[in-house]
Amino acid sequence: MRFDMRSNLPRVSGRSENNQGNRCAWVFASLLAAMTMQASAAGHLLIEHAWIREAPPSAMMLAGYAVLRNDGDAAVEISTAQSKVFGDVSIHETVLENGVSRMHELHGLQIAPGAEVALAPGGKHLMLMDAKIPVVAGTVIELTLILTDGRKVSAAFIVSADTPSPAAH
Ligand SMILES: [Cu+2]
Repeated sequence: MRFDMRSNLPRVSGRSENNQGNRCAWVFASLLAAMTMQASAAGHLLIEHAWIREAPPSAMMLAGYAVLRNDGDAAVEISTAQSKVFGDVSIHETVLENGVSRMHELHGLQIAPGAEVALAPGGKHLMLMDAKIPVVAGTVIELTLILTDGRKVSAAFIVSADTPSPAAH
């Protein structure tokens, strides 16, 4: 089972870079540092490919999925989530323990600048409880992520029976 695609990516070895490349990178980093001292760094959270898995009307819980991307120049940390449609929204992670799938709540989800975190079936997700309307395929529901700095980022989540096919690029 795959939990985090990023952790499986091969790391770039320092030995594969030549000295000139390193120097260029260092000069560039210094320029960036000088620039960021002028403008204050800020994280910017984008919520993409947002969807909620349709479940039978009797279901006690539903799960919301999305790709969370930080295109800002500082880390963002999500503290919690909310929605007018659900009585309770929390950030969960599914983990395999001795072959048994279990969920636990995440208190604070950090995303580094330029990084993205996938909320996907079998991994991290938004746990949605106490639905106030029928959650059927095609319904669009707004969920709001609340950052630790107080900012709120909302997105429209489409209810779908399965992972919606990616939009054409
Ligand atoms: Cu959960």
